[in-house]
Amino acid sequence: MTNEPFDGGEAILQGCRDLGIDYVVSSPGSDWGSVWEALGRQAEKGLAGPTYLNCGHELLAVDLAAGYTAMTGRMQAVLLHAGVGLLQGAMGLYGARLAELPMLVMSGESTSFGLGQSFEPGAQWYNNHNVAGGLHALVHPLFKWAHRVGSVSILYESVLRAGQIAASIPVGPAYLDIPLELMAAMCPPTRIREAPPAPRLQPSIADIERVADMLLAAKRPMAITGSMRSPDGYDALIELAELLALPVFESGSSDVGSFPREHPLHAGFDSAASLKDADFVLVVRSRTPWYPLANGPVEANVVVIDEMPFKPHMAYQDLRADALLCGDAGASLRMLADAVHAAVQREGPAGRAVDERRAHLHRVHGQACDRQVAAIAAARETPQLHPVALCAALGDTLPADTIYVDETTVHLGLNRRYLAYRGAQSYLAMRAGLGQGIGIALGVKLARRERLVACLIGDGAFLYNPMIACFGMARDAKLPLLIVIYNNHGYRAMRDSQLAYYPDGIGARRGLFYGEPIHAIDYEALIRPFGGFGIGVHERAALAPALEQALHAVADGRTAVVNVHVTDVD
Ligand SMILES: Cc1ncc(C[n+]2csc(CCOP(=O)(O)OP(=O)(O)O)c2C)c(N)n1
Repeated sequence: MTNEPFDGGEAILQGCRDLGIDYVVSSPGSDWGSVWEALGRQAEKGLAGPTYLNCGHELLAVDLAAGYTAMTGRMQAVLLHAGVGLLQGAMGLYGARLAELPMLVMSGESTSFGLGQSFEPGAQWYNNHNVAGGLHALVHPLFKWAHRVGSVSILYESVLRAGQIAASIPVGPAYLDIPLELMAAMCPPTRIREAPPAPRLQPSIADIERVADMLLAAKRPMAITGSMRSPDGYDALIELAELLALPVFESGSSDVGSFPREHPLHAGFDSAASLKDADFVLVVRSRTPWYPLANGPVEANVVVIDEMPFKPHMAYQDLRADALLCGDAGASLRMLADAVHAAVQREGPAGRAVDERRAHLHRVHGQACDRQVAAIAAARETPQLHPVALCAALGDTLPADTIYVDETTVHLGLNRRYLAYRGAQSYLAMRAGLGQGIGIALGVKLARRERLVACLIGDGAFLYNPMIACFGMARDAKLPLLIVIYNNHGYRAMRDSQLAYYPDGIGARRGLFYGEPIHAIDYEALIRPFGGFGIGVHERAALAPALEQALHAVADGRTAVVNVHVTDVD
């Protein structure tokens, strides 16, 4: 309880403070005067509280918060403008839902339309933001929970509650539609309190032991992992895999590097052949572990580890689960690794079968590494820039702890295999649709200022990003990025999909691909008005010097765009 005048803006800011929010990220609108006033009071009094970031585009605001949360696990607040701001940010919100990121999103509306006694919202709230059904109705499916706050007396507690809903399992963005009239009203809450951290739920010991027994009894076990963002879960999966010589595949849909690729038990990205043969499949945090669905396991026992395996926001899933370990995936993996470890200690070493499997997997991994080395050598033979040579050059030139944010399309599989990322949280390809990469990379940089963040991006994807807003944010918030454009001069994925659907069609016969052309320019020039460094690269010999120059610029606090003209992938 405070003696200061306490209006709705103060309630929102205090709620953010009490949720432990570090950043209030906004793409502003006239909804937010009362929050800006509260931020002014926070600054004037030197109070602790969230830092405010003003963005020039809603997609940037949402993605910046998403990137930060993906790295830190900490929920942030996003203030958008009325219904239009929500719609502009909708793809990012959908992405946050898919990636199961906690996010507290708010926007405003008027309920008095200027006829109230004490508050004049402005004509725009009657003319444009006058949405039947409420703003939440526009975006309901994008959120885990969405509602309008009905009274000023519950505003503070509603902010806390929405944040806690977002952060608890199943994690996802939550939305509050807050009438401007409430933000302007006085509403000292009866009690101010810090929200407790979201509970870290975990499976029962009995369930863990049952799965450990299944795993120990399996003759041909394997694991598929999708999105293991937490470093403790990443480490626990390595430990479990090593105990039993478990081959670990990363699913094609995985949106982060979930298992060290250089580890001899990393079995690659194509699990189809192994799934046919396996008698036990451990699915770790993957909502779509196999595709085509017809290639899913037939004989195997399937155990799914996930916070919440069945995703209510998805129309369909094929998990074939015989057992489920629900709750924090990192905690579940730790418990399972400990249970398997205890059993191995109790019953002695896992035996010849495990040793043979380990030796076999090490051999297969060694062969895959040899093929990789040969492919890099071949790519380096031509003076043009093959994308594999680009990956290799990035590995040679960038620091070992670089974080890669990938928004390429036809190059995505190749990047997963050839980029030199190392460790948990060093590779992210989290996106719902094109246009999110640079915003997410900025959020990652905000969380990890000490590391180089490299955003790898197609020429098409680059144009989808709200790049003027992104470049402005990079400059003003001192978040310099290295942006590397994989420029294949068009939307190659569009041509590929036409060819896949119509292999003998007129497109194939006559080279007519209407979905492929792009409105190309010298993309590297676009960063220069923002004080950044831009360079185009046409030949392999010019790549390393260009990357070196770009690294110097980034070290100097300037975003660098390296526009690499790559050859087609076969
Ligand atoms: C918001 C959004 N609009 C359209 C698409 C469809 N789409 C997928 S890939 C692609 C082309 C991307 O071009 P580029 O980044 O150059 O990658 P390339 O296809 O050349 O690998 C398009 C338009 C999408 N994924 N998201």
